[in-house]
Amino acid sequence: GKYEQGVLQVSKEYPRPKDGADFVYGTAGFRMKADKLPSVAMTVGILAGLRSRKLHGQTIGVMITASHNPAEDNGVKIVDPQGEMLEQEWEKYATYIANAKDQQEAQNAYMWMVKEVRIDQKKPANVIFARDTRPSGEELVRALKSGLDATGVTSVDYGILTTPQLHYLVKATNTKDTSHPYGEVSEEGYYNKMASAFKTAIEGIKPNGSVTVDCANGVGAPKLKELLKHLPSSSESGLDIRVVNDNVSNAEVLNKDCGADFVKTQQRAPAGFDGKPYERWASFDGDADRIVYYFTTEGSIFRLLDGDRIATLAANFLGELVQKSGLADKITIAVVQTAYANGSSTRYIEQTLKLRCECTSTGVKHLHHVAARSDIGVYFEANGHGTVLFSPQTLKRIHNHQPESPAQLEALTTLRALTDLINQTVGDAISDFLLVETILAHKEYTVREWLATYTDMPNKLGKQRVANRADFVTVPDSAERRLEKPAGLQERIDEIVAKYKDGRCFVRASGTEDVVRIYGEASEVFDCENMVREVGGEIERRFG
Ligand code: NG1
Ligand code: ZN
Repeated sequence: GKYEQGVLQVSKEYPRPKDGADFVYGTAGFRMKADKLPSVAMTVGILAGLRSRKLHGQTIGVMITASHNPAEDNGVKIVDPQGEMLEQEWEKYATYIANAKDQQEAQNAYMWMVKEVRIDQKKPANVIFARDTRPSGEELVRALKSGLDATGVTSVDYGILTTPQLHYLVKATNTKDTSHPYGEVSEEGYYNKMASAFKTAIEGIKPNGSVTVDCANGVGAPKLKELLKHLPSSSESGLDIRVVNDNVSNAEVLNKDCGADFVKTQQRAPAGFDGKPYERWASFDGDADRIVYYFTTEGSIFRLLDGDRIATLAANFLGELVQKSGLADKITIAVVQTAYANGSSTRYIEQTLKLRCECTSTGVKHLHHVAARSDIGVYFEANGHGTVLFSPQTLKRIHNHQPESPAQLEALTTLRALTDLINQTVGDAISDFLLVETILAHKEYTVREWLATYTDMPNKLGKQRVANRADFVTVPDSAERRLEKPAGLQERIDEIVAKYKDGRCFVRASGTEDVVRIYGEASEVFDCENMVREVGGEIERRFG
């Protein structure tokens, strides 16, 4: 058929690099040095088209970004129809087709897929795509487009967007003719939805002071500025939002000494920080799907308010709203974390907020999946990636509930606004930012009160190179907190941990770096350091 011919042609145009190591579709899609990616982007176009055909022409998204990675990297990932990540089964197919050695293999891979997945090539195929501000994105868009065109896919190029904006558009497109459209199908529609929900959420409330947002010199900068045009001015609302690290014309500075990943991993303020003590700052990452907050105290001590803090703040506030709306006996809230969440945050959720807390493996797809099982599921990774999910039934309850007093109505109105304000598809720095600002305004919290809700356990995240990190296998269903292999190592870790007051420590192979990670917590900073060093030393001696 003509698409098979198309695949043959386009694979000649975009040959797989000869020296190339194997491409693997991982949690972040394909991600590497941008110059290795054109052939991969082309095959992603082919695959996204197949996925859409398989799903009867529902719109699939493709995002070109490498998030917080350096400017010379790039990546390609696929978004499923409801704005979720690509179904796991299809990650294998994406890997398979991307690794075809030559045009004949590419064509064979395509034909094999059509048969294997039983794709009716007469079905329509629709794909929308966007990219972040990386210069290499332009060429990758051309490669992607040629894969789409070669296989007869109808596509829309949305230009430069944040990752969550593309997820929004995918969901909006696929729900536009249903009884519950997610929002207008345009970038403007995204701002309209956010701005109107935010205005309702802070109705009658005076937000406090000012906040500065470091946008990592990435796509979040122009998009946040665009959103600001839709929000009430600072004199009207009382909230002054300042955007810094907004230089997207010089690719070199993207994520350079700034952005959410830098701030979280370095535990310090970004380049260009000029905050006075207790001034509220936030950082987005390079594609604006993560956010962390922070401030300094007198004496320039840096204090981070990370994903755990956002999760606890959101869970607390949502719990209060549900209660005040008179919905407490109908709606339950759960918080989903990974083992990297600070132990104090877990205790605060369970003991102070009295909410259910679940722990899953690292990676947002795991958290998202578990959160989706709750009425309201709050999930965040400590690194600032997360969101809040409302089940369809919960949305219906919130929508249909009849308030019995003005106070109930007030809480209900805010709760309803939050269901629109919070991006239901994926962690979204812009949406999470407005959520946090809403909550701080309602609770009249400055960063001081927010930080004071609980005290973090001293903690340390170390890493150790080993001969083969695949030898480190965690116990199934342990949420990666215990090791099954190498034999005997977990017992040894347990012995070390037992020496330290309130010690907790676990080891797992990183999915993104060639190391094993060692995370530890203990009552005393000194103990924590020693414990993690001791465990690291043990691993180095035996497996380094
Ligand atoms: P790995 O490298 O598997 O630990 C890291 C982060 C995750 C997540 C993924 C991206 C830590 C400890 N781990 O995973 O939170 O962001 O990258 O998929 O920060
Ligand atoms: Zn990101």
